[in-house]
Amino acid sequence: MAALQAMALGDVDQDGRLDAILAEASHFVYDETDIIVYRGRGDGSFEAPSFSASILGFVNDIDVRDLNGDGALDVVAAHDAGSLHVLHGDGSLDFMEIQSFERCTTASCRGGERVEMGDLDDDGHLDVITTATRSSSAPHPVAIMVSYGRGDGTFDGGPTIRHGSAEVVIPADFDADGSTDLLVVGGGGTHISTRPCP
Ligand SMILES: [Ca+2]
Ligand SMILES: [Ca+2]
Ligand SMILES: [Ca+2]
Ligand SMILES: [Ca+2]
Repeated sequence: MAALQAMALGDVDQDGRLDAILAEASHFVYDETDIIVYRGRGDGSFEAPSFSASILGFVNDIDVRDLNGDGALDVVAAHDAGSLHVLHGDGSLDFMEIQSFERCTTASCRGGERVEMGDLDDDGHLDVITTATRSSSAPHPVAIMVSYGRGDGTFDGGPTIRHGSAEVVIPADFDADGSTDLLVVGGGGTHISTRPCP
């Protein structure tokens, strides 16, 4: 039985019915994560799983959005080793990895736990927020990493925000000023940052 790492919902094959996108430890290859799509039938049930892509190593979280504006859903994956992986979809059930880059791979910042998406710099392109909730030598501050979207479905590095604890990070406009804020929920309490970066 493969271990489920993360799940997201979206209409991958653009038939108007929600599909389930899962990141699972591979059945067949050690140290590999498979992206699997369960195509929704629209009646609450799903078809047999369809293999879509694989990523070397372990993925802790995924988010599924259309990153390049072609109407087909794409996948962003936070890797256990601290890298970020971007896979583009073509409207079928397949995804192809088109970018991966290190985001939190040093001794003081290691790992990628959660991935969320929002437009943090108001340029109309989705940006990625990843968290690292562990470090190679505790107690280190926990990091929230922002990677800015270019609008073509690829990303540039951005600021890293230190935070005491960040179990959950949710981007939304909490103060209704038109700009995206970050709600950070950690072990030490709940914190709202009105802007994630200077
Ligand atoms: Ca569908
Ligand atoms: Ca797309
Ligand atoms: Ca943006
Ligand atoms: Ca705001």
